[in-house]
Amino acid sequence: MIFGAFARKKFNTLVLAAIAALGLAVQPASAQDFRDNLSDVETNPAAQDAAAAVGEDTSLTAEETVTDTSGFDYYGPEMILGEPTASDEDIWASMTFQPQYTDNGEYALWMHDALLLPIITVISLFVLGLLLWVIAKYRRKANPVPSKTSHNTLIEVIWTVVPVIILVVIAVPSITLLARQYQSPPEDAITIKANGYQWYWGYEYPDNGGFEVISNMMPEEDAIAAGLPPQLAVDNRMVVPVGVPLRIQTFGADVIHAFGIPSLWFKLDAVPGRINEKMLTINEPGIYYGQCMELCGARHGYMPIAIEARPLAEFNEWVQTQPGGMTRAQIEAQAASEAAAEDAASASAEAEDAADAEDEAEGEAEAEADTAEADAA
Ligand SMILES: [Cu+2]
Repeated sequence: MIFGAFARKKFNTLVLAAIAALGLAVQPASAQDFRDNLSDVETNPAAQDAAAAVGEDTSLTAEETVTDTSGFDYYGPEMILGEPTASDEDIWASMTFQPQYTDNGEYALWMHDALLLPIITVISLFVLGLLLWVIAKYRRKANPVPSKTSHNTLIEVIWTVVPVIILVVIAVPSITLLARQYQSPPEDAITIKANGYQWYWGYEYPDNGGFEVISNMMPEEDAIAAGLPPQLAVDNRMVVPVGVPLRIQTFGADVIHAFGIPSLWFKLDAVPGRINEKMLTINEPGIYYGQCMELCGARHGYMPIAIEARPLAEFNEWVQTQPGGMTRAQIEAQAASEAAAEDAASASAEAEDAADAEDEAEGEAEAEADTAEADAA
């Protein structure tokens, strides 16, 4: 055997063994590290000082929490629809996609389950079978004199045409899905702007009075006490109406974040200096969990997203519990009354102008008459 080939083979085996060993050693250690970091922030005074130095967002959180004691009845854990499954709960569900609650998500999941997965499985098994067949049938012992066959037109046509057909079959739903994801929202869609901050989310409602809800991760003990999933539960959820098109805009206030909710088939980068926009229509009322999906710094893993989708009437109720929050109907009514007041004001101003003009004309006429009289005299 040539030395180079031998060394490469040994080296590959070594690398594989090393990776396997590392994987085993690192996994529990890193999980422990995360716990340590978490308790660090809670017990370590230096970490607390650092948190206090940020200051601004702590006070905002307090303020928002106060406004939320307005008596609005938020959904409890029984309404959670979109969340990851642990492997000890259901090993299969932990490895595949979450159930989907948007039309695009259902379509994408169908494409994966009914089209891609079967095709991949068949191709993999077919190639594996071919390999085994070649290994068995064309081994050196059974073929002391190697065959010198080359070129077979029929086989070459088949192995060109069949993959082309497979790719075309995949391309049709794939491009359809892409086009559906780029559909722009209708003009009357409700706009909600998700702002990514280091390291929490702010949800702005420009169509409902412009208030912003600041959303921080709930402390682990509080989440567990409330029966909510730790590290996904938040203090203030992003409340949205269900069944109506939403114009979700994302923006990064400091670095690039990404607004991602797996069960809604939604992911959009939040980039500083630009606004990204995508339509979202949620089909069922419930709670949907997501996370920041772009590495954005030290606490990137601790800025979860929680969406609470409510029927439109309940959404409107919630909007009015927020500081300066107004429903669309209220905003339209206000705009209409303002316009009416303006019209009335301009009408009275016009009337005054007209009266002034009349007075002036009269005065002029009198003056003219006077001069005429004087001339005559
Ligand atoms: Cu982030």
